[in-house]
Amino acid sequence: MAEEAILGYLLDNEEITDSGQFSDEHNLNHDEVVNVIKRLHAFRYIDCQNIKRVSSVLTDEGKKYAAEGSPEVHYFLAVPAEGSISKDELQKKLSPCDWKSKTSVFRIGSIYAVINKWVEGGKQVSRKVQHVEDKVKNLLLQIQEGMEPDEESLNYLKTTRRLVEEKVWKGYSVKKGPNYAPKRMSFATDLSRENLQNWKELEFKEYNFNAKGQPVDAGHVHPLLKVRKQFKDIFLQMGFEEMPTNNFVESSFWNFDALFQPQQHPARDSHDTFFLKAPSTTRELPEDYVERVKQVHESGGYGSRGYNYDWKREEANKNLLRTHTTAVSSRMLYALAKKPFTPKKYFSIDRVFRNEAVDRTHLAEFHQIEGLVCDHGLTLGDLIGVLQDFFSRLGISNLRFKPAYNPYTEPSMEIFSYHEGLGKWVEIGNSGMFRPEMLLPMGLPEDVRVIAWGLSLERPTMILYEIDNIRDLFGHKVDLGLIKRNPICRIGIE
Ligand code: FB9
Repeated sequence: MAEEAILGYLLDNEEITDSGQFSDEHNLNHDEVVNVIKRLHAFRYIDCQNIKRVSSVLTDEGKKYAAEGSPEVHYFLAVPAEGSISKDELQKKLSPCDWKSKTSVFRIGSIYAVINKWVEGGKQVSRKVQHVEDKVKNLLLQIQEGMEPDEESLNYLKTTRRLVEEKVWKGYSVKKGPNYAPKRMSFATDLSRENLQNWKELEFKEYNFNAKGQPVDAGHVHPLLKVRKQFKDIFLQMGFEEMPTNNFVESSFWNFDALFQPQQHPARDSHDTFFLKAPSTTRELPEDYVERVKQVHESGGYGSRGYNYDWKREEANKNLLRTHTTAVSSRMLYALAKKPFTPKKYFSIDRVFRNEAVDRTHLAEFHQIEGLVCDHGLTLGDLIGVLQDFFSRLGISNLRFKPAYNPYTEPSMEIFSYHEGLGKWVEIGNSGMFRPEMLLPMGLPEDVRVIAWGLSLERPTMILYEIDNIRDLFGHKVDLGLIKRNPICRIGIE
């Protein structure tokens, strides 16, 4: 309909100057004409220019005053020609019910009748002039009839009285295009069975190789999992084996006691650790090994004087949500001790839980990354060497080490690296050599040493993906957009 009208019109006319006028003249709906113009332009049958017209239209309040007169005139007329009338009476007369509303005749009227110096303000109101003209109403009616009043009046009605607003009308001027034809040939857009019959006569649409294909909606990998994969690959490249971490629930024994962490250690109370109500206690522990752990806690041995306190089995039996994946390391090292010794390199990356105050970088759970090397005669130098190798594969070099303390490692070191982007030294992990009080009760050979280190998965992910608040990365508040639009993880990739 509109297409024929436009192409037909251009057969004898140079240009359609105004698509709006053209629509009216051809009783066409302008929106439909605009769609056809866009389509014909896409096929270059026509060339078109945007044209825009700004006109003033009355707001609903403006329409009310154009119809009923301006509130200030109603206010003036409500004031007796002689004498005065109280504000309250005026209010009852003009806006008995809506006098509170911002647009009540009484409220607006009183403001502008005073501004126009038509009446005295104050408690008692009296006229200051005999006659007034409702300029506002007349201006509004003019605009309604399509006439534009003078700039100043228009501005007053737009900005001061907000009775008039601008309406922008968009249209097109149209000319013949390079592919103009009075009738648009339908381009065949695919080689369907029908088209095969008469393909020789058919015009096939150009292939638009720049056309954006249908966005293929697919699953998206969470940034944490992308960084986890990078860390996993680095561990595997370094010959490490992954430890089984598929048990969030652990006994206090493997999470603390086996690591020579004393039962009165602050981390072992419910302020820091989530203990389980059910099942509240572990079912089974290796009795002979438990006895040796009890010994080393109470009275030492293996060259240690121990902690000298009454070690309680029931405390060790308590089930909790593991506070670190080092609980898995203790199980794996004990299992290793049960067999003829072979050197091992283990790693784990999985969730740990700490009953800590939640803030920008801490939630009650995070993913811990842990690595350990278990072999004869390992030294602190070996630990530093492995750390330099590990972090260099993450693109992190010139490490600095700060002495630290962990109940289960001695010596212990916090690991720092200088982060150009942040322009400061960042703590990127913790490390140490597992204490003999942990390893020897397991039954590991005398000269076997275990070097280990740990860090979080969330911190590097937040830094890599410039996420300021951990709640935007992990948890129910995560905006799925982030998951859909996050770039590949470039950690360790030059
Ligand atoms: O991840 C941490 N920091 C970090 C790591 C990488 C990183 O990469 C950037 C791209 C460059 C940036 C930052 N930290 C450990 C250091 C701090 O964030 C620290 O404030 C918070 N720590 C967590 C524990 O919070 C209570 C991070 C978490 C952590 C700490 C220690 C261990 C594991 C995780 C450990 C251990 C350990 C020690 C000895 C033997 C075995 C395990």
